[in-house]
Amino acid sequence: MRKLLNTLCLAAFVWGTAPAMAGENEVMLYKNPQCGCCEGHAEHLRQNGFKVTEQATHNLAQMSSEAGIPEEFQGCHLAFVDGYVVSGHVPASTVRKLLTERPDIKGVTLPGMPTGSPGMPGPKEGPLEVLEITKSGTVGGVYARE
Ligand SMILES: [Cu+2]
Repeated sequence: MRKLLNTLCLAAFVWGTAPAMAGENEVMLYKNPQCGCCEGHAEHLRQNGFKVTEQATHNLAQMSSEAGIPEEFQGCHLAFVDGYVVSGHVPASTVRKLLTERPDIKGVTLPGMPTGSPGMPGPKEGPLEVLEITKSGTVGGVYARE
């Protein structure tokens, strides 16, 4: 059976016609109407193969709270990707890691707007620490360092 699965995977890879798993590449991104760096981040995700839909809202903080992200850990925009919540300027590689590993968490957040993170101007001041959001809406530790 395992051999068969491997063969199927290989075939899909070679033909390139296998549909992506539902929603895997689709990002729904909510942002404040005036936020330019949020658009920069959306663009970063697009350049890395995601299909991003942007939606302006004045209720971002409330939406983020409802999505389970504690107030002091909220990023400057909020995205939903294939069942996970992604808050702030999280690098596309971390989003991929999330979708590949599929941990049993609610999602991840990069609080604030660190300079040099994807979509943000300026020099990067050390690694970005992307935090886990647990299913009960608490911060669970560092999910990725980029
Ligand atoms: Cu921002």
